[in-house]
Amino acid sequence: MLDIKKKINDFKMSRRAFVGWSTAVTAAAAIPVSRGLKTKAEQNKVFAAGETNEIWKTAACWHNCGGRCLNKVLVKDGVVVRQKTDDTHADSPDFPQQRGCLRGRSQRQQVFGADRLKYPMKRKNWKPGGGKKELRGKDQWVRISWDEALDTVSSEIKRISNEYGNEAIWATGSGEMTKVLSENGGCTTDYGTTSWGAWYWAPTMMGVAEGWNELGINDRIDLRNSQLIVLWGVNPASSSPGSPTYNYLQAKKAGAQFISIDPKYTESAQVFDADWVPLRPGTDHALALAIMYTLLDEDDPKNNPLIDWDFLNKCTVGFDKDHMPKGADPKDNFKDYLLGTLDGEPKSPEWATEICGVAPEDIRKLARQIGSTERVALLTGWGPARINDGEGWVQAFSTLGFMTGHMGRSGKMTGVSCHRSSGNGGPWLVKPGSSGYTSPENPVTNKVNHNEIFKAILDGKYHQKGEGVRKANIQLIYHQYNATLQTRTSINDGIKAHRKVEFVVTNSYNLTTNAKYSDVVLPVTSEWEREGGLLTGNREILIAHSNIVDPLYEAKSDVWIAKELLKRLGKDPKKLYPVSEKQAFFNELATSTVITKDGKDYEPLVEITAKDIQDWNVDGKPQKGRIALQEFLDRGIYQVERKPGDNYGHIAYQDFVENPNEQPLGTPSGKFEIYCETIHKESKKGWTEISPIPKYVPKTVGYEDTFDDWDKKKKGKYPFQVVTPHYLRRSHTVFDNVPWLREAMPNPVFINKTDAKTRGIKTGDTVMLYNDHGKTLRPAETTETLMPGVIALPHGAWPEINEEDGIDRAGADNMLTKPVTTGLGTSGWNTVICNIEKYKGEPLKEDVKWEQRIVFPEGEV
Ligand SMILES: Nc1nc2c(c(=O)[nH]1)N[C@H]1C(S)=C(S)[C@@H](COP(=O)(O)OP(=O)(O)OC[C@H]3O[C@@H](n4cnc5c(=O)[nH]c(N)nc54)[C@H](O)[C@@H]3O)O[C@H]1N2
Ligand SMILES: Nc1nc2c(c(=O)[nH]1)N[C@H]1C(S)=C(S)[C@@H](COP(=O)(O)OP(=O)(O)OC[C@H]3O[C@@H](n4cnc5c(=O)[nH]c(N)nc54)[C@H](O)[C@@H]3O)O[C@H]1N2
Ligand code: SF4
Ligand SMILES: [Mo]
Repeated sequence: MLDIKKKINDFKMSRRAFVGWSTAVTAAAAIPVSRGLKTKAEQNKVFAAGETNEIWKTAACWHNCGGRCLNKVLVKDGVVVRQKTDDTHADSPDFPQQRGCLRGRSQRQQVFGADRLKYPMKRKNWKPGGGKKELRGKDQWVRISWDEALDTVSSEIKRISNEYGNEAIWATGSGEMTKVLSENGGCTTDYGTTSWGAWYWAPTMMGVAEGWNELGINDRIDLRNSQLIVLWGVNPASSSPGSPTYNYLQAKKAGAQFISIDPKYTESAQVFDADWVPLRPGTDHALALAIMYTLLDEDDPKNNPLIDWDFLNKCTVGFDKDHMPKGADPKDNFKDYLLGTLDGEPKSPEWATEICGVAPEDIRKLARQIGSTERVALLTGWGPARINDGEGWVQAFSTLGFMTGHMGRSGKMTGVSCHRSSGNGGPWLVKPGSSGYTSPENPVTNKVNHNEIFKAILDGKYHQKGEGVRKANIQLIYHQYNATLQTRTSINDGIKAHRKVEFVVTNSYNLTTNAKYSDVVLPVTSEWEREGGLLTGNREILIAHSNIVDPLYEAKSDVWIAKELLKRLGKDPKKLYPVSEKQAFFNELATSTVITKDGKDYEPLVEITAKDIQDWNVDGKPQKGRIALQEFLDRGIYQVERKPGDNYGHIAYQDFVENPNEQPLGTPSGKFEIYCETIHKESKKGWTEISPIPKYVPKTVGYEDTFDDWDKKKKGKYPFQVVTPHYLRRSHTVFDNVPWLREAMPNPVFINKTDAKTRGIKTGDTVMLYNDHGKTLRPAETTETLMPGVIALPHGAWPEINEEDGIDRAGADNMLTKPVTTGLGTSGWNTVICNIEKYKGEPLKEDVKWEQRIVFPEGEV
């Protein structure tokens, strides 16, 4: 047998070799001019002196990266030779360019990477039923034809559903394969609050916007009216690249002060010159309670008003015994909890400091700043809520907004400010249309929580939300548009689960971790090789990207794979995919809409002529619109121009706050519910009980667990808390294989200098992080910009686990996560504890010098 490890180890890819390779690859896949889209785009060529064969095209940057920008590529003789970003109009604060980050600008190394999967492959020892399942992740690959691949996958789907029932098939994440399997009798699916943490279910129950709902904060132009901007676990400079940081800077220019409450001194705190309040992860809830206690303690409505009593009285229920919702015991009001009337424990700064690590005087200062400033933006990200038992934090943070009345008016807002909408709330000003594809109902009701999916396979049971324990006998895993094996809880459990089932298949463009532990991998095209499409970003933009090159090697789109599988499963592909991929793109364009000038309605975005329809060779009707089809494709973006006082502003909750009785909220009381019976009731159908008011509970695997004893005298065997901030080198797992990015960002683990010193750790030392769930190595970076007792392990590295010692070399965060579910079913990525020590084995090489995951199937060189 060919020694694949040796072959990969012997293969050193230099920058020069890479460029040669990728150029050759694209040249081989030179652009045909037969498709309407491409010939059209070429009419818009920009010729440099002496050049006649270059063309700029809009290329997709389609990742879940926290931003959305315009990326263009220069295609010369069918080869992508350069990239650039938005230069479609002059840059200005009101009308900012949508400029790309370092990842997007490296995308050609991703698309044309030497590590692209080139053809369908199967694991050498795989046989129907599994075949040496323990070899998954280390077996030899064998190249197969598309026919063999599709026949194998469809016959395994049939065999396993016949033998064990459709619930034995698990389609991970969501995508085309879930549709295929749903059409074929159904499949088990998974769900969770992956990004949001506790900002998923709890907020709407108490009357505030769900964390991905852009209506929860005011728009970016109104942000300029805020005098104080509190970034509570918000780091746009790193996790919302593109224009958000620029928007916040306009607020700074207009005079806003910034405060950052975060275990680490973030890039944003640096850019905005924020006051940094470091705290322990998962303890924000205690800090918020102590701030609210101080407000109550120091408020003097005449001389020192800190609380907006009018807001509390008119817009909320549950604050004190006189404002309780119907049916609630007056004793259970929030104010008495804060004061410690019943439990004898006032939630004072002195009480909180023990938990969160913020000094009592700093807590009081925060309360005074937030309470006494007229216009405050209380903004939080999902990071502080991606914790076990996180719902109480959502309740507490929102209650702080209610108490101070920083809601519903200009310059005042309290809510989630995250991802591509950071600092810019409000309804979409331009909306993508629909393709004409349909999604069938999934007849199988088994839905497994993200924290339990691998345990469900290993233990044969899981908790079906709202019902209780259900049996599970998962035998087929279909990975599609996700990186589940490394982005969900416990990679070690995940690998065991992958080695237990009978069949694993992945659609992928690289040998991702999902693919590596599979039996069959199907190479998919990247967006650059597809027909084109639309991408949404912040509320002001819609991006239209075009085809850049033909599919590389034998790669096919997920839609093509779906149709082929449907045929083999005896289903009519036309039912789910009634139109071609090109027609689907055209339909999306034709049904896209843009806000009318008065800001009250929407109208068609794209103007389409009879000639366009003829050129595209699609079905459609001519229509009027804001921008001509070809112009939209050539520019690649439609951006609504904004200016202060225009009709597109947004003040979150304005209608309700102005007329709470006439415009009630959707809660049982019609108001914001500080006492929220719904959360309490729903939690009984979930995992752990949640109090109707935001009572502090130690978080599962939180700060309190770093001690051996409950009076917190002696540190336990895992004395550190780990946070997993999203890292600029990658978008979760995506881009982590890109050599330029590896070179630019080394991916260390961050540890406070004092902690490092006590353990004899210096910057650059290889250290091992470990707990009961796994072990992982990284070079250490010691810093004073991190709360002592906290370790920051950047999220999303591709695990490289040594089979002999079980230690991951890459710093994959989910080597350390505990498969536990709390509350309503929340994802708790930032509640992890571990120990750290200097690694005694061979030190790590820099990531950029690692071998890429390039596959050499048996018989291929
Ligand atoms: N410990 C820890 N874990 C976390 C987090 C954390 O902070 N800490 N964060 C969580 C969060 S917020 C999120 S959103 C999740 C992200 O979890 P995932 O969604 O699983 O992560 P991605 O890396 O974005 O995975 C996308 C995958 O889809 C592939 N892909 C891209 N385009 C296509 C396509 O057209 N077809 C197919 N078939 N594949 C495609 C990419 O190559 C990549 O492998 O991770 C979560 N996990
Ligand atoms: N570069 C990059 N950007 C991304 C992504 C990526 O993978 N890479 N992923 C995107 C996706 S899908 C998502 S969901 C968003 C997530 O967006 P966020 O949740 O905002 O991103 P994070 O960087 O994980 O966390 C933001 C900040 O919260 C802090 N933090 C962590 N735990 C706590 C805590 O307990 N308390 C407090 N106060 N602060 C805490 C972190 O130190 C960090 O500075 O990011 C998006 N943006
Ligand atoms: S922020 Fe996202 S869309 Fe923008 S360039 Fe970076 S990776 Fe691409
Ligand atoms: Mo996310």
